Amino acid sequence: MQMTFRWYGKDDPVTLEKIRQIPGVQGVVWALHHVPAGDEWEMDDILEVKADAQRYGFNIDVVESVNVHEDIKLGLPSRDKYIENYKKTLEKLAKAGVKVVCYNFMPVFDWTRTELFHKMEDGSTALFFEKAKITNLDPMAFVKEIEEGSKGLTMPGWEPERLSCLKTLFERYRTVTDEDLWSNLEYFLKAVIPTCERVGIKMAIHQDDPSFSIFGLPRIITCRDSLKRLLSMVDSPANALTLCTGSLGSNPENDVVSIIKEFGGRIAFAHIRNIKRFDNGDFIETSHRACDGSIDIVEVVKAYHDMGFAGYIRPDHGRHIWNEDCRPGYGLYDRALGVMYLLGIWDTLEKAKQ
Ligand code: DNO
Repeated sequence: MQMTFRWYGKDDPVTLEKIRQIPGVQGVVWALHHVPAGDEWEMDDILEVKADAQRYGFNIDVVESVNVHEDIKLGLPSRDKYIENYKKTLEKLAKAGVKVVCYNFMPVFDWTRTELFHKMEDGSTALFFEKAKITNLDPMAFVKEIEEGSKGLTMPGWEPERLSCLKTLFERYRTVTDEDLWSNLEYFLKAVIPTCERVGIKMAIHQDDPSFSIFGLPRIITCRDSLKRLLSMVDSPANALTLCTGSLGSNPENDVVSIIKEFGGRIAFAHIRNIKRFDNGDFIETSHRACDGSIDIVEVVKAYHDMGFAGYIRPDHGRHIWNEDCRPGYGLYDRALGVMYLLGIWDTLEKAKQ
């Protein structure tokens, strides 16, 4: 396995200089965050990130994410133009040495939480999801709240260009069923996977986060059966997974460890983090430690170790500790602790094997 760490680019307060001091990190997980979904990435921009990363000894093998334009998810006639752009971006990324491209197929929203800085007992704060708050919300009232600039709900995964057209998007998705979304995903994969096979890139889909439908929007990449369907839809090693323990783990019906064991060979990129689930469907993101949350992270790492996992791993969201002023979930300290915890487990297993 190769340990990696997400880096948001030159504006990230978690600089490459700092990341370099975390033991064991070999690559940065990156993206051109300024490029709107659907646009083709420029080679010069890609090479600039590569040069920056290499100066600190990091590879840029994993991109998270090349976002999929909503027209592709909606299956609109304009999708072909965006798919062509996507393919051109993949070709350029491969030229620069990229091996894995993480993406998701969630309509409208990426990862969704109801509170970004929920106070924990020890004084730290963490990302929190209150199920009732989302369930009881009328999406249109919600759109209005956003338009009026309400700060009550903050959704960190939102791209600014999506915010400006929320209402239209909700209207467009009103008639889109799960099956429509599946067939739009299939269309997209059948178009891009041959390019991936040719240039040597793995498309690694991220599970929907949380792994259940929100706001009545279709969400399809949520459980073992959906992963099975996805992988057999285009049965190629280039059609792969970003296996996210926290996203899958948000749904108590998912047995994350057995899912990892079942699909191990098709996992290109592992997001490892813990969450604590509550009986009412709420969850909070805890430290990575197994006993702090509902997911047995020791068993997760063991599953990867046992299968001789050669892909990429990154610690996922961290809490905000030691008064760090940081991007929600993406501070330095708790994620660095996460790296050390994961490597501690891995090294112990390695030693036991010898
Ligand atoms: C959140 C991330 C997601 C992820 C995308 C992948 O922290 O895990 O935003 O990057 O869903 O496309």
